[in-house]
Amino acid sequence: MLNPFEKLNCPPKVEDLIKIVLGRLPKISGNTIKDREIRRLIYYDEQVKRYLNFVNSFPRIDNLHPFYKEALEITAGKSIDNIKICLSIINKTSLTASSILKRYINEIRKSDETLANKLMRQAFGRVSSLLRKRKDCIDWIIDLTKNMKKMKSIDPEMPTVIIAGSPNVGKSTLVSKISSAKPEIANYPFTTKEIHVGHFDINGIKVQVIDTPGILDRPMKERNQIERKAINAIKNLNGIIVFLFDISQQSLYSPKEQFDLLREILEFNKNAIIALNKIDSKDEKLYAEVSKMLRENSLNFMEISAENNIGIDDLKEEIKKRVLEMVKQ
Ligand SMILES: Nc1nc2c(ncn2[C@@H]2O[C@H](COP(=O)(O)OP(=O)(O)O)[C@@H](O)[C@H]2O)c(=O)[nH]1
Ligand SMILES: [Mg+2]
Repeated sequence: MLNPFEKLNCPPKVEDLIKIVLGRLPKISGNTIKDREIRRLIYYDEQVKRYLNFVNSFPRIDNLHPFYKEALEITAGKSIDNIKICLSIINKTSLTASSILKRYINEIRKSDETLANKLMRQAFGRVSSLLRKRKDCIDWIIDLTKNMKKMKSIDPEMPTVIIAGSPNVGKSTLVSKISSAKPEIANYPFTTKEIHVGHFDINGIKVQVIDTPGILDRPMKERNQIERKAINAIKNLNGIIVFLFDISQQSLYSPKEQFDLLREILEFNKNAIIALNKIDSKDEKLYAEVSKMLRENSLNFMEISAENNIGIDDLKEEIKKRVLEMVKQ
């Protein structure tokens, strides 16, 4: 299963939809005035139905894979319940708008020709103000959907390797070395704001490699949206973690900060490969402290340089071994 929002069609926002209808009305004609006004309201009804189709084709939230469900919640910045309430408001609003339009269409049919235009304008006004009253909800869900559509397609069922660690430790560099992904690399924390995905093959098995945004060692409540996206991938995509430490002179984070983050991540997923990156420019003190902490906790680690291809073949071998173990189960 891929990004469940990918194929969802977004209708225009409320003001845009009203503008579309307003722009179209003068171009609609008919054999009689009554006929013309009825056609105009039928057109409005067709436009309103775009909202109904939208909510009907919105993925069933409770059936979403936990990764996409949590991604939806993180992107929304509000609870799943809020989203559900809004969806049902959009549903109800479009049904009510349609029934108002139908009532007016019937009234125009039955009434005198001279009243037709007035009734059409009344219907237009009532439906437009109804939509405007629910604009916050409608426009919000449309924006949310657009953002979800932008998410890379991640298949939660595919064997997955997730690269994690503090900001700027070299995650994107590593991902670009071992997979087809070409993520942005820069000497700046939080360059990666989204989850990126690349692929590679192990004995004919397709594996996806996830490049995550950096995470700071701090309480979950204080974490920003970028960090929460990374945690979501680690927590809800059942795969192998490659956790990177930066042990270079340029490292932005202390051994303890990086180690505490590792500990937190191991609580979500124990199947982790630990690698000390930037071994080409290692800071002896930092290197000694990190390796001591790991040894004291009986954690094995590898030494690599993602940028200079040191230890990458060994790391790939280790990844391959773990993936094969994982798919066997
Ligand atoms: N010296 C050295 N620098 C590296 C290495 N890997 C990455 N970098 C640099 O570290 C910075 C951050 O890299 P990036 O991959 O964007 O880190 P991310 O934020 O964890 O994704 C960039 O300037 C990279 O060129 C390495 O093995 N050695
Ligand atoms: Mg990055």
